[in-house]
Amino acid sequence: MKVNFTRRIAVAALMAASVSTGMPALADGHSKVQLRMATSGTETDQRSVAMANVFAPLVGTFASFEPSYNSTIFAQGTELDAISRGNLEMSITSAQELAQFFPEFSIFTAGYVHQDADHQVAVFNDPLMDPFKAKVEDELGVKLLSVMYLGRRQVNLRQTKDELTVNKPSDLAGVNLRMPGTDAWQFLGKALGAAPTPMAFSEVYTALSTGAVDGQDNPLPTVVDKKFYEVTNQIVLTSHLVDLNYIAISAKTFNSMTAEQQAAVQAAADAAAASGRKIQLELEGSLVAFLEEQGMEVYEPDTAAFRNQVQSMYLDSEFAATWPAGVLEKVNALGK
Ligand code: KDO
Repeated sequence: MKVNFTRRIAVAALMAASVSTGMPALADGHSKVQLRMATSGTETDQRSVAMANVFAPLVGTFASFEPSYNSTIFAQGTELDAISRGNLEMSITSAQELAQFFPEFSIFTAGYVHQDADHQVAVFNDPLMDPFKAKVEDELGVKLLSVMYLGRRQVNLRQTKDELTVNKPSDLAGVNLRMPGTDAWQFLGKALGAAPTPMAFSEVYTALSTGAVDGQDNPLPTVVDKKFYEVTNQIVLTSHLVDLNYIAISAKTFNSMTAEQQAAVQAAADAAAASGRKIQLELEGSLVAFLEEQGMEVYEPDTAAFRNQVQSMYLDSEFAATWPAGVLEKVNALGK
């Protein structure tokens, strides 16, 4: 009797909890695991699409995936803190954001280090990443599940090519280039030769249209997704950063799941990352033609000049001083 009564109370309490939090309840009365995910990306960004169309269905029997886009619930760069405080379960985070907490992550923010999408995956899955992942988990309570491909970042300017042709870093002198707002990003802007301005992603379109900034840097799929081509005139194919993001989850939430659920979450994250990567690569390959049709001038600069300046500035920087000995060599050895 007592056991049944106690059990009923427990089930009722769980049902009540699920009603009050709006979480759907499973048939046995247990609530689904709530996975609120925040990203500064749009709903049509391929990483968001992969999370909604691939990740969510694969965890749908036991988890309620609740995405929010365009920094609507947390400002860009505050998501990791929100996970750490228990106010959010998931985000699509960056090495630049992680470098705010753990400076050694700046190795993955450095220009011309990652060579391509496959190289990113090889690095993320290599044992060299284990101490990085462990530190994030132990000290921030965040688990990095998988690596997503954002793409090759290119310099995208308001000026026409007649007004400003960019072949080498010195051509960007004085160019007010919007970069995201962390030290790692600002340094990359300086290394490119520009005068970087920190600004949240959600403000970039307006800043470009009013001339508050001369340009911004992002991969071609982002330039198209955010319609930056409407308010800019040229793209310089510097490919200065093969940019990545990590699918991040609260370690507390992850550890509260059964081993089976954890394996499903991991597999779902890997499947979403793979799907997003494939589509993003296809888009990157096809978008130059689309951008030219929109009247954009798209051209390659002297990439070696950019690579040489960016690499030497990083190696001389305070960032490189935080990179654990031997890691850059291991990262390079995993490339071509
Ligand atoms: C950006 O702010 O330019 C950036 O591309 C930086 C990335 O790390 C990533 O956060 C991305 O924005 C957003 O997800 C929006 O696509």
